[in-house]
Amino acid sequence: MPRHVSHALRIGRMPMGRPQNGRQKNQGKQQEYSKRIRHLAYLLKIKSLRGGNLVAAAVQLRLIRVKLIKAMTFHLFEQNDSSPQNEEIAPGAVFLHRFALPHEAAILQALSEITASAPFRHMVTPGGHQMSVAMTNCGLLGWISDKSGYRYSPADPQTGKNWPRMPEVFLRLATTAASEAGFAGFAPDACLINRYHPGTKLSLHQDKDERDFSHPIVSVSLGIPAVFLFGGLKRTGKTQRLPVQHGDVIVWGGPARLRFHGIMPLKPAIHPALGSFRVNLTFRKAG
Ligand SMILES: O=C(O)CCC(=O)C(=O)O
Ligand SMILES: [Mn+2]
Repeated sequence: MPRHVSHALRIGRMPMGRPQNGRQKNQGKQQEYSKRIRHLAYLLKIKSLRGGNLVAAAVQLRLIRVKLIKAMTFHLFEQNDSSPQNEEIAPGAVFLHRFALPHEAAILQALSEITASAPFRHMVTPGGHQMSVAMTNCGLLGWISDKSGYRYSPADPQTGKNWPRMPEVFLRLATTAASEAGFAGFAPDACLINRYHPGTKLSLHQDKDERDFSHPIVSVSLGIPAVFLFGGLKRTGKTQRLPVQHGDVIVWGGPARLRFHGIMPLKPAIHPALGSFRVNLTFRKAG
């Protein structure tokens, strides 16, 4: 590391002086961090960090890390990834291997912007149990659960504000995946975003809170691997176990629209971009 950069990383001790209360200390720290970020941005020539904004800095630095890792592993993937592109797993259900990967950086950037304004939270089931999967939403409608039941709402109950709008990259990903699977014209108005950590599971269920089942479901896997359970039209039907990894997309609609599905308990793992989490984007036409 060049000397001037390592120096910049080291500066940032709090200035000595009169004893400060907690708020003053925090403000001082924030100013100091902003100063350090601006200095680093200047040294590293990253224009968008010059505002000294901590969140923007974290996003930018994470993306740089992702790009570096991708650049380093690109050759490896090119040579070894011989998995098929599309695979019919049942009539009306298609597995699009690594379909989201080319848009990874833009998806992760959009995800961090959404979760900055609508953070992940553990909703409560109608029975009063807290869900182990953390959730948030973007789009015109968001899926929510509380003691009154499961439903879609245009507003985030936590803030009273509308859910963040669906980013262009999400919309394009969902519509192209749907048409690749044979469902041209899909226009999702809801994206439920689930976050799992090791040990978390999602029990077998049907997606049936939407108004019209003629539209498919598009499900995008990001982060650490998981096993997706794809069952039949009855809970007791035979279930396929499908390993899903970062960038995989599964689309189900038509005769498969009401198939039971779920996620097996996640095994511990680390993903270069998302750490020890799996994130799933589920696109739906809800209203
Ligand atoms: O995480 C997944 O892959 C599935 C999510 C799901 O089925 C749901 O949110 O309804
Ligand atoms: Mn589901």
